[in-house]
Amino acid sequence: MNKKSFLTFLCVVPILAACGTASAKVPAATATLAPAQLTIEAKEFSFSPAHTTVKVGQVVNVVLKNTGVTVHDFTIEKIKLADKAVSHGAEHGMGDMMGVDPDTLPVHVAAEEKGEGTVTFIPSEPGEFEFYCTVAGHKAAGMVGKITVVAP
Ligand SMILES: [Cu+2]
Repeated sequence: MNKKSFLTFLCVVPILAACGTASAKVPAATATLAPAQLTIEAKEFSFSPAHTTVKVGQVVNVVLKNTGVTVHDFTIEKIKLADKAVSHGAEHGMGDMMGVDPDTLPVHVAAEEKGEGTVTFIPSEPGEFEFYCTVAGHKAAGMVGKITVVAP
């Protein structure tokens, strides 16, 4: 390799690498859809709003705002995603969660009382999916809602 082609190589490689990482994880549909910004309030024993609609391929950013007096979470047990959800929130133990392992849940984030948690995910199939709070007794008491995913 002569000096000129080596310099060309150095210039081209970072561009290719940047393109590769940018396009690899995000489905094509997300390029044209603005992210959905949802703030969902959790308290004893309800979510507000209890129903929301998003689109296939849309980046969904949920802020779980806990205005109650104990830990609550936002969980979707059955939903197909384009990639693994990313969440930042409170840890809570299996004892709270009726034996549900949080690592097996596609969408899960918890928030302490007066705290917040965030979770970001991209639905990949249309449908109606239940969200609920996994803390023992809370779903039965009313902490359940519905997310509708529509075609983009
Ligand atoms: Cu709860």
